[in-house]
Amino acid sequence: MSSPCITMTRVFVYGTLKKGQPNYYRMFESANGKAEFLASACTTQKYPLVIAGKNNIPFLLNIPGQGHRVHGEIYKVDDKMLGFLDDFEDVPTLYQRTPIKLEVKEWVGKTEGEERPAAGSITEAFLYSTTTYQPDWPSLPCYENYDAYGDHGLQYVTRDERD
Ligand code: PCA
Repeated sequence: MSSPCITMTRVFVYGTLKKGQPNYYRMFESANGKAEFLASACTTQKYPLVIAGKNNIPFLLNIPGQGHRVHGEIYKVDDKMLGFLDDFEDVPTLYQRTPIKLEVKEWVGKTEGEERPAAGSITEAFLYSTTTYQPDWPSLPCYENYDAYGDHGLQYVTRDERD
């Protein structure tokens, strides 16, 4: 049984926080709080997911209807992790945490009492998207499935490596 005093929030990650990506480990450092994988999913609407700036940071631009339906992962996080992620993503300056509609691809996580949502069903979570982007970003190439190590060659510069 989980404690009724702990609120869990669903967060959809599409960038460096996904499994296999450079910041994934941060969601599993106990000092940051707790995270649990729930499902793979994609946005119901299209959005531009671009890689921008000198550090090659992935940004989902809050421009529905442009780009691709973006693929990612839904996690359930506690308040501590949510606070950590908001800080880490520099909310509200760099990103804003925004609710978004998602189509479930595969739900593997626990659900309390209810059945697991089927593939194709619609759910909601928060994601880190941005409206505070540079004017040229909407014309950058867009991706549907971010990979820091992809053949675009725009390798992500980690926090520790930045000047
Ligand atoms: N971190 C967040 C937003 C972009 C990024 O690199 C994520 O993975 O969803």
